[in-house]
Amino acid sequence: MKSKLLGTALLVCMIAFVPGCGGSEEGAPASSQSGANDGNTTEAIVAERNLSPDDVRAALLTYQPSGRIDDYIMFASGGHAGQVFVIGMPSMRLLRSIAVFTPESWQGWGFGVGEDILAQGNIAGKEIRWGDTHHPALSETNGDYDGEWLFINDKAHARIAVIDLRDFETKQIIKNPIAINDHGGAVVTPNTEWVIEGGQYATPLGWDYAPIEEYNDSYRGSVTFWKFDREKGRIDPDRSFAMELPPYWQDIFDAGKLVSDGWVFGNSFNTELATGGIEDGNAPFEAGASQRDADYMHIINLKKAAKVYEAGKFTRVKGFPVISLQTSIDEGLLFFTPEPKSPHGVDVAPKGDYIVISGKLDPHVTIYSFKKMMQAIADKNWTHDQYGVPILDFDAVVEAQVEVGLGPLHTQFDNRGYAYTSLFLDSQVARWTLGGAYSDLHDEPDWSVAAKTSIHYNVGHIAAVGGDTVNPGGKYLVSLNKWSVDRFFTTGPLLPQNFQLLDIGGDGDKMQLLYDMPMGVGEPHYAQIIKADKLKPWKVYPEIGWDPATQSVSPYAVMPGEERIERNGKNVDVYMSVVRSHFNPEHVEVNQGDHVTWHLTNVERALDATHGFAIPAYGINLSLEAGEALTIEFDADLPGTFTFYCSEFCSALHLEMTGYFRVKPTEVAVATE
Ligand code: K7E
Ligand code: CUA
Repeated sequence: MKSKLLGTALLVCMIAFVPGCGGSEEGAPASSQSGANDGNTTEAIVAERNLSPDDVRAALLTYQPSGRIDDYIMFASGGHAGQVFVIGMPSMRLLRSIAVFTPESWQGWGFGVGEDILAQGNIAGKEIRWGDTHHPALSETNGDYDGEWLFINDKAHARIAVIDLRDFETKQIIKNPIAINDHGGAVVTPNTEWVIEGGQYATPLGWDYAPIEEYNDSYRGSVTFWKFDREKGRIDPDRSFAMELPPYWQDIFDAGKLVSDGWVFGNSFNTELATGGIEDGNAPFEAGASQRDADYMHIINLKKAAKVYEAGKFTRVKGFPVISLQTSIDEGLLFFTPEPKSPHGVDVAPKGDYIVISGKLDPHVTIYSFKKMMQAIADKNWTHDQYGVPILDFDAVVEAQVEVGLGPLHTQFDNRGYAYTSLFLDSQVARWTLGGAYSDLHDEPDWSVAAKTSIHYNVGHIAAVGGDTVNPGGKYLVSLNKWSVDRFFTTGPLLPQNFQLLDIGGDGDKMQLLYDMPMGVGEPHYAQIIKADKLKPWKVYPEIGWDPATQSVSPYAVMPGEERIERNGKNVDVYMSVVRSHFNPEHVEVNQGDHVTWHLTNVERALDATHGFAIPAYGINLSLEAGEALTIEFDADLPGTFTFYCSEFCSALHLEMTGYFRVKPTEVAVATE
């Protein structure tokens, strides 16, 4: 008891940096108060592990006692792992992955179920079984996360996926018919009417063949606006459209909100129209596409574009409605303004009044005023690019520039009028003060850097709590770092990325680095962080026999007592119940060449009572959550004796949860007839 109290007192000393507190200035504190370092007292542990006061503070802020649930949930893209990761904060515990574009056997995604959804993402009949997820977007209501849906893009193939946050499962994959790659998405409008998907590397629309010499005339950029039907929980391609853009490389998009609601902003690069060809002695893309001092921010009037689409003023490319560049110019849907230099991020401030652009090769962030943009449009204060798109005068629309450091990329916001920008080259996160309408939120002078924290290393995106909503939460920021270099045990030459948690709740010039979280399962690009209590996930499926594909009871649900095998010619239907610790039936015998339709229902109601269902050699592994009903179909083309079993350790008699699937070879089947 005595030593525990002393330990607490010492911790308080260390956290508060109280002068004269025992040993805190020396780093390793004296242990005279408690006697020997017996390893049991807090101060002994602090001494033994050589923890600084900052270390102790970081530990106290991030440690979750067993059973305590995190206050925040982060949804992070998985990069070319093709998944989404769900992470609790501030503990930084990985809670689960959500399989999206890539088959994942733990979730049974793509090993009996999910194939139909994965197949929605096939390209011209080619099976694509991976994705490069970059930007998750939580659904929004009035500009704030509502915790219902999650969207994510696949940069490699220009696809968007829809995830239902009731069961954290992918429900839809949509292939963009006119773009072969994307980057500017997924982004949602403030009430999730539209899911935005901007392209990246220009190709002819519909990615038809065209020689590179025809780049300026035949290659095009694009942005697609997918209509989200919240009732159905699906993107409705029949109410969606795209806009043709010049063959600049559109990069990231963000949706306007509040005062700028109805507008969309995107950054671009390669307005040089470089076409590469290093092998022919041409400048490589990296040089060719970064010659100019400025590229173009894209300013799009989405509200008006939707009306133009509804009025039928579009052409079709591969059957998909596309508003032509000329129509966009004629109708006043598209404007540019210069953005320095090799821009990357574009981020709309919480009130929707400012748009922040980072130039990778410019040490500033440039802040544009939405109001000034509207004025410049009204004044026709513009010149034109070579395609005839109006370029708003830079000086007329810029509000401020802040010198934040080298390699600025992405910006997030908090609830105290601060913005945060990742600095790729400096490996830092910069906090800077928003001026103008945000000036009353902080004491610092307008538009200036307030703090910088070094991180390890090569940061890409950063994510703050609600950091891209109308209602940011502050408190924590995660830096998604590309390189971890020497921070962790060397796992061979392929090292994990590093998520670093920063405390942004404190005042002034300090943003303490609290936690390193290695991400050894993907290369996350962006993440969004929501308060945990805004999510309302199901604990078990609502009713026994629930089909997650339709979010309703399956007509093929199998209740206890209804188990059976039905044969109809060469079609065999298996109706199987699944419960701790048996399958029923346990013997399934078919003839080689039969078509098998296997219905399984997990009839459990207990929390976490998941069962697996694996058939070796048939590529089948299901994850049946409590209440879930799944149907799989396959041809019994391989004869033999196969041991199906529960692949999830569910009970003391889990090993006994097994059965035999016997496929009688054709010759034998004939012989015994
Ligand atoms: Cu900067 Cu794809 Cu958003 Cu990566 S992107 S970092
Ligand atoms: Cu059911 Cu193991």
